[in-house]
Amino acid sequence: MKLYTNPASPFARKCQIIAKTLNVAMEDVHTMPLTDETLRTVNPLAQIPALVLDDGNAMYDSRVICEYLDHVGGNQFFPRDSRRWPALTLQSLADGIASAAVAYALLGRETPPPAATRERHQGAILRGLDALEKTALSDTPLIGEVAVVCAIGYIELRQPDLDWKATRPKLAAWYAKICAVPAIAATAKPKT
Ligand SMILES: N[C@@H](CCC(=O)N[C@@H](CS)C(=O)NCC(=O)O)C(=O)O
Repeated sequence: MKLYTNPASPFARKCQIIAKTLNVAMEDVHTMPLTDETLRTVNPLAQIPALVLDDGNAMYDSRVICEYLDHVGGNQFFPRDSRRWPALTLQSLADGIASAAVAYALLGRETPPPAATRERHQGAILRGLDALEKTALSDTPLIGEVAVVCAIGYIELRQPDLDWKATRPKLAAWYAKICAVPAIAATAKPKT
């Protein structure tokens, strides 16, 4: 299997954490989604992550790929019992924060940056982090916690000056601890 990916992508990192944890063999194909013509033949939306199976069939987006990898690897991250809906809702919250953070970063490269739209995305990020502060997060990650780690990791990468920790001490303490989980540490992008 091949995963079209980029080291900065919070969505691709979700897939990598699950594959690494469950020892699912997957080759990374590093790409720049905005310019890669091949990616467009794999995923018409031209987004990463996209997974190409050994039979040539493709799968996207991160939610589908993560659940597929979990299925192949023996089912650990997507519970079938009553924990399922809170886990999927937490994934939606975290993915929404990551989407807003990606949009915020991309809009910052425009000249002039569209201030009102960026502010709307930043509002979603901050409110999302506030909601996470009030959420019980487990030290044994399910898909929701995996997505939260990836969203916060991306914010740390792209907005290193955002002091989100001071007013969210529970979330900050949880994040510091969860970053030591081997598959999470192994997929962290070093700050450059
Ligand atoms: N909902 C998608 C979001 C994927 C996404 O936004 N990927 C970004 C990179 S982090 C991308 O490929 N952007 C290029 C584009 O949208 O043209 C998922 O969960 O996989």
